[in-house]
Amino acid sequence: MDLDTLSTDLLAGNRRALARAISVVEDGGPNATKLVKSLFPHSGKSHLIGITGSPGVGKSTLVDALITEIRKDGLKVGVLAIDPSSPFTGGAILGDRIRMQGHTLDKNVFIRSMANHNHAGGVALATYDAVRMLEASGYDVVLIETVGVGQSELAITQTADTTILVLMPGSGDDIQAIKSGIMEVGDIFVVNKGDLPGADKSASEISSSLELTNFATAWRPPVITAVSESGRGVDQIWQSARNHRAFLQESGQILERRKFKIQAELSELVAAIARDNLKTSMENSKEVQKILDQVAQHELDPHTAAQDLVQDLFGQPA
Ligand SMILES: Nc1nc2c(ncn2[C@@H]2O[C@H](COP(=O)(O)OP(=O)(O)OP(=O)(O)O)[C@@H](O)[C@H]2O)c(=O)[nH]1
Ligand SMILES: [Mg+2]
Repeated sequence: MDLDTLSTDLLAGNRRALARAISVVEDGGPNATKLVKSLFPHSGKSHLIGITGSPGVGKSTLVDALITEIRKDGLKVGVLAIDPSSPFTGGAILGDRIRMQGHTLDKNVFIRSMANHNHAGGVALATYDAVRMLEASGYDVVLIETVGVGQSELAITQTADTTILVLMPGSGDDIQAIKSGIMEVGDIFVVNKGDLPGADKSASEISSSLELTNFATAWRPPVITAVSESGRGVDQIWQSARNHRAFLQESGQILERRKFKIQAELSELVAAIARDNLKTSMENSKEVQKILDQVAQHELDPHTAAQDLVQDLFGQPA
């Protein structure tokens, strides 16, 4: 495959090239590295919005409604629907696609599902790169939908500039969110399914819990009740996302956030490279072979040996 042509076509906004490029970065390896290297200078300008929350709260329905709002402003929208959990949830992803189908004929909307079984560094690394492909291809806003609030989802959340936490009334989700300390990751709280009973109660519980939360910056997350199915409240969510983005830019926080993200990404990348290299290095180093012998003969314990190895392979820690 000619990666130069692929880059050129992608930069020109060709959708097929974009789809292809996302597959390349999903697979990782040397082609992914080359592609990211050539397209990185064209990335970094889009507004990245993460949409997260428990299964079935209405994230995909909200994404669909948000696309409509964002398109009213004439912006190009990319969507990544991420399923980090398992290879068995193809049904859920299919459901997502059906729910977003209202936009399939719109050439300024690009929707892609991603699962994590390909990339050695996991779905978070693949997501960072897929976002870059969308940015380079001219998408002004990238919506990233992830299920749940576990560790890998939080890593994906870190990909975003603005994180929207979606909850629904009567699920006990709100209480769960408050207890598990994920309140800090939400920049905007949405109580979806506002047409169901208990929405106001959920919203006020979240608001009171937010009052007790210590925030690192001056941003105070709004709590918005919405009915994604009808679009009610969705304009307010989009307005809040733009306000948040403006806040990040005016306060200089955007750079802080991005540095934090890059640190997470770099440690993942370095760890992945180190894992790949470790085996070869161990097999080829005489020094390492000596250490192996010592452990095998019980002259050295494995913990000390591991520390010696790290020093031998990567040098003295600073
Ligand atoms: N009553 C009501 N139902 C809604 C609303 N929004 C979404 N739903 C319904 O909730 C169900 C789940 O919606 P999805 O958008 O697939 O939820 P999701 O969070 O993306 O689900 P997963 O991706 O599987 O985690 C669907 O049956 C929707 O029709 C709403 O505002 N009100
Ligand atoms: Mg969904």
